Formats: sequence, C-alpha cells, structure tokens
Amino acid sequence: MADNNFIPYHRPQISASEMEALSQDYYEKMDERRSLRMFSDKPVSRKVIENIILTAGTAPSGAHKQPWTFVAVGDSEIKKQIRIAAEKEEYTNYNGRMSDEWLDDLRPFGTDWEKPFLEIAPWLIIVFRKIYDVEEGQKKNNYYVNESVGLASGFLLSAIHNAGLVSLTHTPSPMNFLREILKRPDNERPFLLIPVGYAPENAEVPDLSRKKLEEISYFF
Ligand code: IYR
Repeated sequence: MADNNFIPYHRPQISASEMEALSQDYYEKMDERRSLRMFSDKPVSRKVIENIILTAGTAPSGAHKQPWTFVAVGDSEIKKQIRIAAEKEEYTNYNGRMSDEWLDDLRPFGTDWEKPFLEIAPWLIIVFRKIYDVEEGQKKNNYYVNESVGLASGFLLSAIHNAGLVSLTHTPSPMNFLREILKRPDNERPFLLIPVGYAPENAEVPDLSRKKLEEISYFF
C-alpha cells in the first residue's frame, strides 16, 4: 500500500477539435524558440526569473526528489568571474580539446571561445543537479537525476520563451568552476549555464530547419 495521502485531481475535459487547436498553437509557439548567442543588456525583473524557476520546479522527478538547484546570477561582478572562467575552459576546448569533426559540426553556428553574452545578459541561470541529498547530516539517494534535471531544464527553456525572453543552453566544459564561484555544496554538480534576457535589436540566428515529423517519430 502506498503510504501517501492521495487527493483528487481534475483537468477540464477539452473537445477533440479544441485540443487539436491548442496543441497546434503550442507547437507553433515553441517552434519560434531559438537559442541566441547575443543578448540585450536590458534588465529583466527578478520576479520574472522567479516565476521561470518555479515553472522549472514543476517538472516530474524520480521519486519526487526534485534533485535540482537553480542559481540566478544578476550581479555583474559574479557574471564577470563566470565569463573569465568559462572562456578559459572554452579557449582550451576550441584549441585542441575538441575533435576536428566536432569543430566542423559547430562551424555553421559561428561559436568560438569568446563568451561576451555571459556578462551582457541580465541574468545567468545555472542549473545544478543534486547527485544526492543531505538531510540532518545523512546522505539520501536521488533517482534518475539526469533525466529529472533534463526535464526541469526543458520546462525552464519553455518558460523563458513564454515570457518573451531568449536563452542559450551553454555548456562550458568542464564546468566545475561554477560550483566554486557559486559556492555550491559537494552534492551539487553544474548541469547547464543558461543566459536569459531580451533579444537585441540586431539579433541574428543561424538559418536552420528542424527535422520533419517523419524523421523524428514512428507510430504503430
Ligand atoms: N561548449 C562549447 C562548444 C559547443 C558545444 C555544443 I554541443 C554546442 O551546441 C555549441 C557549442 C561552447 O559552448 O562554445
């Protein structure tokens, strides 16, 4: 027997045609989302970032352990420290640590080791995965941590887009420097570094297309 209290849960019944329209609208809305590597420095209120993080925190997780921490950095001095440390790692990545095939695969995106957006974007959200929890000094297991934190990060990106803002899933590697700069405990490992802000007036993105339904799905 489950030793949890169960409570009723209801969702409104939607007609098939309304459901088709809603799902189409949501797809079209999300299809407008793009990763941006350039940001306006226009401020974004802390309240918006709080709501975005709350949305990410609604993601499902293994045994409902919610094994995530979101650190939002708006402080210029800390953003600068993060930029310097990230660029140090990325310089090494782009100058020897990444394979030629990888560098070729990245060429269409125009990425390089320089990451000015880490100082320009009004907020950096750093997602940490908690590989275990600590309760009253005792280690507690978390389950499916990567899956859970990946899901929460997806929710985070869609909440950012829904708020009219843009983001980048930046992956400086290795990124342990984030744990040090942000003084996170031993059980937390950086997962993604996500700059958030307005798109600048002169924003440009690579001319990409998405895979077709037939390429990404099979129906039986
Ligand atoms: N971490 C590097 C390289 C990079 C990796 C992937 I996967 C990208 O989609 C883009 C870049 C960087 O952030 O520049």
